[in-house]
Parts: sequence; C-alpha cells; structure tokens
Amino acid sequence: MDIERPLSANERIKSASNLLRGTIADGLTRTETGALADDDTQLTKFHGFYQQDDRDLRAERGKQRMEKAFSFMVRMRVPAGILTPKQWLKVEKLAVERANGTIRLTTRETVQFHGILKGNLKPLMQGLHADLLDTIAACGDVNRNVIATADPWRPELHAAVSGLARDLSTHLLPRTRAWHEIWLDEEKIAGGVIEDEPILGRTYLPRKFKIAVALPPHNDVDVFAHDLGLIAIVEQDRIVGYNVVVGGGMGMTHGEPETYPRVGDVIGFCRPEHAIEVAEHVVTVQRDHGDRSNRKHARLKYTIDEMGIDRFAALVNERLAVKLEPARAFAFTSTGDRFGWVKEADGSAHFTLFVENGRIRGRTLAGLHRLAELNVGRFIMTSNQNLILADIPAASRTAVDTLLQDYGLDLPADGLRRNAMACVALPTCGLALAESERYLPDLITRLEDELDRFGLREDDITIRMTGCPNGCARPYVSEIGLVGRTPGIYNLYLGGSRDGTRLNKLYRGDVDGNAIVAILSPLFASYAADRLDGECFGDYAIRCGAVARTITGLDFHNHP
Ligand code: SRM
Ligand code: SF4
Repeated sequence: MDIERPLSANERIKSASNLLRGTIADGLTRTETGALADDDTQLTKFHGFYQQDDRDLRAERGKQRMEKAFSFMVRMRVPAGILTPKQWLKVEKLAVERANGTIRLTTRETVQFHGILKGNLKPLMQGLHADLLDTIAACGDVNRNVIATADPWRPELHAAVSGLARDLSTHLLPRTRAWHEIWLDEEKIAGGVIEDEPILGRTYLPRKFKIAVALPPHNDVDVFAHDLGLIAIVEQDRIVGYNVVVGGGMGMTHGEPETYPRVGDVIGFCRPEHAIEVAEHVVTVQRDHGDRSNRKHARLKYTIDEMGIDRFAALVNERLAVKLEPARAFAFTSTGDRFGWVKEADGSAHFTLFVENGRIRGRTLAGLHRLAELNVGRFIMTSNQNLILADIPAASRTAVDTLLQDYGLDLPADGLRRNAMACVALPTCGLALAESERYLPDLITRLEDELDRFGLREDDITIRMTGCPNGCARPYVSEIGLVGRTPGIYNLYLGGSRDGTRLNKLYRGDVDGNAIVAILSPLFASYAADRLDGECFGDYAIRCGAVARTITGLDFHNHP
C-alpha cells in the first residue's frame, strides 16, 4: 500500500504563490534589507534569478553583526544560445551598469549576471526586455533554457535544431503573466480572468526539467545528461526525425547513494512535426508521476528508475496521437567545440573562441564589444562555456581577424584546457563546498606540465570540476571529473567517454591538488605508452583497470 507522504515545503510555496507572484513586488520596495522574503527567494527562481551573498565576506560581516552581503544572480533564457550583436552589446551594458561587470557564459548556452543589488533587478529585466530578451523560467521547477548543438557548420541543419529549441522553449513556458507584471509593470490580470497552466500545472513541475537537442556527430550539449534529449537523425542532408532520450541528470549528494547521476535511455524516434508533442508528454508524465515530497528524489531520472523505463515509455506513448517508432542509428564523436575558423561554401565563416570557464571580463569583454560593434553575424554561446562568432561574411573576415588578434582572442588553448569546464562555485554559489572556477585554471597548468612530459599536451582529454556534487559542469560524463568535498579537497572520477555516452566512476576520494597531480601523472605516462590507436583517456582508464565501466546510474556507486 502506498503511504501518502507530505508535500515538500516548495510545493506549499508554489501553491500559495498566486502563480509565481508571491510578495516579490512588495519585497523589491523594501530598502531596509538587501534581501527578499524567504518564500519569495524560491519563487524568484521561476523569474530567472537567485538571491546570493558574497561568501568571501560572510565570516567578517557575521563578526561585525552586519547583514550578509546580499546580491542576486540573474540567468537569461536564450534558446539555442543565439544572440544578435546588438543584444550582446545590451548584455554587456547591463553587466557593467547593473551587475559586477562580468558576463558569465554558462554550461547551458546562456548568460548569468552576478552581484546585482536589489534596486538594479528591475532596470536589468527591463533592459533585457527592450532588446527582446528575458529570464522567464531560466531557473525553478519548470522547463529550463532549451539548448541545441551550437556549431553552425551545416547551416540548414543548425537552423532546424536551434529552431526546435526555440519552439520547445516557447511551448513549455509558464503561462502566468507574473513576470510581465512584476518586472514590466504590466497591468494586473483583471478580476474574474482565470489564468491557467495547462501543461506545467498550477504547482508547476516537481523539480527542474532540462531539454537538449543534439546534431550528431556533435554531442556538445551532452544530450544524455538531460531529462529529455532529442538526437537529430539526418538522412540525405535533412533531419528526418529525432531519437528521444529520457532520464538523464547529474545531481547527487555526497554520502547518499540513493542519489546518483544517470545517463538517459533512448526510448524511440519521432518525426520532426511531432517533437513538440513528444516533449510535452514527457513533461506531463513527469508532472503527474514525479515525487513532490522529496526534492532529492524528484528529478525525472528517479521517476523512471522507480517505475521502470518500459512503463515510462508506455505512459508517454499512451498520451501521444502518433506513437514513437523504433530508435534509429546515430553516432557521436565528441562533446567538445571546434575552435578557430570554419568556412562555409558561400564564403561566410564562423570563429569559435575559447573562453576559460565562460567568465568574460577585462580585455575579452572589451574585444567582444568591438566585435559586436561591427554588427555582423550572430553570437552563439556553447554548452562548453565558449562563444562562436557565426555567419561572418567574407567582407568582414579581415576586420574580425584584426580585432581577434588585437585583443588576444585568437589564442588557442592546449588539449586539456580547451576541453575543461568548471562551475561557478565560490564566492557566489550558496551550495559550493570547494572552489571551482577560481581553481581549475591553476590545476590545469600543473597538469599540463605532466602531460608535456609524456607528449600529451595537444591531446583532447575532457576535465570538468564542480564545487559540489550537484554537477553543474556535468563532471560525471567527463574523462576526468573533480567534485568538491570540502575546501581544497575533491573526489576524482575517471572513465567517462569522449562522446558523452558513459558515466565515469570514483577513482580516489578526498584528494587535494598535489595528490590529484601525483595520481594522474603515472596514468598519463602509461596512457602515452600503452594506448591503442585512437583510444581516449576515459576508455583507457577502464581498459587499464583503474576503474570499472559504469553501465547505468544505479551502478554509479558500485565498485567491484
Ligand atoms: Fe546548476 C544549482 C550554477 C548548470 C545541476 N546551479 C545551481 C545554483 C543555482 C546554486 C543554487 O541552487 O543556489 C548555481 C548558481 C551558482 C552561481 O553563483 O552562479 C548553479 N548550474 C549553474 C551554472 C551557472 C554552472 C556554470 O558554471 O555554468 C549552470 C547554469 C545553467 C543554465 O544556464 O541554466 C548550471 N546545473 C547545471 C547543470 C548542467 C546542465 O544542466 O547541463 C546541472 C547538471 C544537470 C542536471 O540538472 O542534472 C546542474 N544546479 C544543479 C543542481 C542539482 C540538481 C539535481 O538534480 O540534484 C543544483 C541544486 C539544486 O537544484 O538543488 C544546481
Ligand atoms: Fe554551485 Fe555546486 Fe553548481 Fe558548482 S556544482 S555551481 S558549487 S551548485
């Protein structure tokens, strides 16, 4: 017999929020504190922002009995990561005038602003809206920013996958006008008019929900790490449909083996014209069956492991007018970006530039400003935290090249660094247990010295670090994963695949930077000496017996 468990606190907050309004508008007018009301800080996520405090200053301010140094992080919704140069200039202006002067490209093809004071929130939202941008549903228990393979080298196929990402994002948006009312002062819905949320439901989803659209051979979006992934199937140069992948996710909690990362399962294939309906019903099955009492068990991956993948697929099929067909063959080669220039047959070209951990400031910010002022092409943010200057016409190539060189934006990174990602972590992330973005670059410098010794400096090896086990840089599908435990201390995972299809496994727990270098160095040496033709480091880590192959999420914590 099922025991009825109480709903989580967040369910109560959502239910009482009047479709995500809460008392946010009132809280914005209160100048005696830099913070918002506790319940509202859960609701603001649906509006695309988080209340944070500067953790570098926390202890000192505590000693002086001062309020924490509150500020806000705002995340934009940019389906497929595409901005016009004009929009880029607006983002930069808002980052400088309303935030901490940096732009942070995220692992989901969008921008985060950090360090925004309460009084700057509304001008920032209005500034974005003036350039057709918004932050709706960028966070919260909803479908988040939909990402798609960023590399535009096959323009028509890229237009199809990025168009699908945009349509999915629009279709699954909350219907409440709360965002427009609070941030744009839109008139309140007149009495008697009942708003509804026909897809998400009036208490929204049990937990966050993420969608990625991948265009093989690129798995830059890590399609298997998503609640829902759509893999484009290309036949005779056109997309004939999408394989449907469900139940991926990264987050877990240290010491709680009932939480685990999981790679998604392929449950079938749909035609392009049915992709939105399929997505809607994967969402509604999760809406109706997801766990609303325990948020640590509420993601789709747990719903699926509880009921079994066949039952889940059957429930989705029951709701579809046209059932899923058997999945089709596909192959990925890598999760990375291709750096530098790629030319198209029509003379236009794209330049992918390396942005270390997605943080844009100083000279990089200034250089991108000049590039955006040229007002050519598009700015495409990648899910590897890099940036593509896309569709540069032949006539502008020289001007772009000159600016790239002048600002040092054309400089290539070596193999490990160009395949690295680190999450934000300290000082803004309230959940960070250790450094990440501020630490990984130095650690990589030390690892590069070791790689040099064995002739591996130019080899592509993926390395990802997060400051806690939530997995924001998707560390559990990388060849080398580092996950924060306490300040300066990390768990080291090995054995992920280069194409993002396999989870890695814990190799050593609780190691500091010196230990990480000392542990990896002999593995690099034996890899250089013994690798098979074309063998990736992650595959080698399994073949040499360092770690066992992880088959499923349920198997992630097993160490045979
Ligand atoms: Fe994340 C929470 C940053 C991608 C899993 N994530 C957070 C918060 C908001 C911390 C918080 O809840 O207070 C972090 C804000 C830090 C800061 O100061 O900016 C944060 N996540 C990020 C970003 C900025 C990391 C980055 O360096 O780029 C990424 C923003 C993505 C975006 O634009 O939407 C980011 N987060 C991810 C990903 C990767 C992905 O989606 O492809 C994951 C793993 C995939 C997944 O969802 O399973 C991820 N973030 C989490 C989780 C764990 C969720 C779970 O199922 O357990 C949390 C914590 C939570 O939700 O309770 C979290
Ligand atoms: Fe913060 Fe953890 Fe996400 Fe890093 S992985 S940004 S530390 S929640």
